[in-house]
Amino acid sequence: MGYVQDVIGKVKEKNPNEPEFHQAVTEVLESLEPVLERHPEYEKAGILERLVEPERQILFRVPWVDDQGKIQVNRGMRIQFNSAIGPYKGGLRFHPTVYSGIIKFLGFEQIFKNSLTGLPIGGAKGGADFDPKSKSDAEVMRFCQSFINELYRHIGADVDVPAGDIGVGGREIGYLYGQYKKITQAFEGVLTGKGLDWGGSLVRTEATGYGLVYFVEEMAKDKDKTIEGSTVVISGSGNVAIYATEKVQHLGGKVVSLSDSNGYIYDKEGIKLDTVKHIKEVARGRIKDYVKDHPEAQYFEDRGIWKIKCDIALPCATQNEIDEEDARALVGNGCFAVGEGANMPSTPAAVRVFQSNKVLFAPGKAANAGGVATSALEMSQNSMRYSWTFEETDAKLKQIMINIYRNASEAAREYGYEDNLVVGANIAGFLKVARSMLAHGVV
Ligand code: NDP
Ligand code: 2IT
Repeated sequence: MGYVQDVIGKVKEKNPNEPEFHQAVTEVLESLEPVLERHPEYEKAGILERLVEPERQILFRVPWVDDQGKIQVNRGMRIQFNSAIGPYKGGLRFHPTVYSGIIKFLGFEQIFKNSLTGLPIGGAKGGADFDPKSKSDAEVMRFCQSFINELYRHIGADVDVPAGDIGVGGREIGYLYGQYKKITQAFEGVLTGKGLDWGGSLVRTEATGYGLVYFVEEMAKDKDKTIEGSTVVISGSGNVAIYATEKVQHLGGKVVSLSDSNGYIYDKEGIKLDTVKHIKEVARGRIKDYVKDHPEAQYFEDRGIWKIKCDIALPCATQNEIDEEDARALVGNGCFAVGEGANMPSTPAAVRVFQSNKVLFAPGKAANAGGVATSALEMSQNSMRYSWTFEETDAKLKQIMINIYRNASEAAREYGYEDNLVVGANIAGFLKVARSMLAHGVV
């Protein structure tokens, strides 16, 4: 067996029942074959074996008291995957489906994504099997305080800097930060996605969605296409989906659909984003509430969103939300570009359908890197005790997304995989990490 398959086999053996982690590792490692052939020193130094084994995994109990006075216990975790190029960096996910296989897949992806940003950040991810959706603000606060009561000892502005992901937004970051500050007496840039009054960066809220659309615009431009005049389907209605919608609208595209885990809305005249922002950011309601204000739109309680005819699809909800059949439906309806705002939203079979039908395909670790890139800009501003304007930060974000697109395209071309951004992003992200690991010796 070859080196790559050997390492993949061992990952499956050592991490049983973690299919999402196996999926992410298989996709990345198989695409690195040509690099490993050209650089035998990586195999000799055991780079892949070391990459797939997290540097540190922290699992902890998170006890808290609910509004009825009942004691609840969740499982918290932080997986610090790789610190070869900078302090650990990556989000926290609070969702009932969280378990080690999800956090490992996300942490592993984060290594390459963070490297692609060109900024000095290592890869990590964390979270808990806690569902903020059905909880009061007071319950969320008590949960966050208990979570940080353990996590605080493992993080720090130069050690590990968590941020948001599914179920973790401004409210949660506030409670986590407040408790960290109280325990440590340190006002430092230990979390990103902070409020603008207390160390947050302008554009961080918008960054993942905006960055995704900047990336897709650049990719489309190369093929003489534009977002302007395009019909766009976006899944999810959280942070990434909302700001992807906003940027598509800025650029003259029409977003006709958004979703949540219950169903999706279709508004053929174009989504009215103010209504969605109110439902999701203020009322913490469900996407179906949209049709109360806009009876001309329709709500469907199923997962048929990818059957809607569109030019561009931007999955911005969760992993494996587009399967092979969905991909075929998109291709059949003439979709010319897919940009992954979520992490690993397309199954491997779906990706094959897109690529074999010449759909422009932007993989998540490149296309959604604007969020973590702007987090790194937040870290820089915190270190300088200074803040950049919205325009300055947005311009930096846009340039970073263009650079990621160019670097991934160039790496693909250099290794003979013209137009394959999956391979290009993996190679470009990997090389910097591998070179750094080599330089640091066996650690
Ligand atoms: P939010 O919690 O703000 O929103 C998540 C959205 O996705 C909600 O509409 C949610 O619906 C939906 N969703 C979540 N889980 C499922 C599921 N199992 N099935 C169907 N729908 C689901 O999270 P974000 O917008 O921050 O994250 C969305 C995606 O983007 C994730 O994959 C995340 O990892 C990725 N990402 C986020 C970044 C960020 O900066 N926030 C950066 C890069 C990537 P419901 O309310 O019903 O749960
Ligand atoms: O998946 C991701 O890149 C994020 N959730 C953002 C991580 C961050 O540190 O901003």
